[in-house]
Amino acid sequence: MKSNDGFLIALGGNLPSTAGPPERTLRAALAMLGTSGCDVASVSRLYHTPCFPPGAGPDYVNAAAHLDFDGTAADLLAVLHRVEAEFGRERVQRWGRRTLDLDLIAAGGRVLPDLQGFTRWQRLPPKDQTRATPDRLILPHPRMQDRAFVLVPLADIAPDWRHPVLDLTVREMLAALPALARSEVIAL
Ligand code: A4P
Ligand code: MG
Repeated sequence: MKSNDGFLIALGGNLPSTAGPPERTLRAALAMLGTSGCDVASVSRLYHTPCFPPGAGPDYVNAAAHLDFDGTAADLLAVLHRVEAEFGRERVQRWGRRTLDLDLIAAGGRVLPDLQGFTRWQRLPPKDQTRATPDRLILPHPRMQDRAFVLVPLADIAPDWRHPVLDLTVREMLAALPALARSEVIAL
């Protein structure tokens, strides 16, 4: 991505779907996005990543993509949810195992719902993060800066994207993570 425009999404899964194991699901989901009004401008490599929280299920396959989409972030989230449903995603438990998770990571440099709302979610204490589910779209994704399974794939396609609140690029957020967390994310 040349500048802070377009949409960045994260893809993940740790259960087989009708398309097959997670790597097949992720590729099939990207193909479906391409026929659902999204222009898939670039896609990262696919990565094996250890399940977070540790022990909560099988390891994941994760990836990231840059989409061009002629609509709002909320419109795109609705498309992502439809594609998740096509691959049998069931919302049983927050952070639970899943066939396909499509998260909106960023919409250019926009901050949603507003700086105060974003900050509240970004600063949510870890003990509340598994329990509380936002009822509205939060952008950038409030946990992106903490997660090697998001940042390593993103660094393939948007290393210079700059977080509008933290004022750090993807490359800088990734460098701030422990080396161990980075090393556990392994390209397929
Ligand atoms: N929502 C608000 N903001 C957003 C956003 N930027 N993107 C709302 C997507 N959704 C957003 O999401 C819960 C609610 O958040 C939705 O109603 C949506 O409107 P969800 O997708 O139903 O639930 P979730 O996936 O359990 O939550 P979330 O926050 O997407 O979970 P995470 O944080 O993505 O964690 N370990 C590895 N290795 N790899 C993974 O990909 N993923 C998770 C899920 C846990 N552990 C993992 C991985
Ligand atoms: Mg999700």
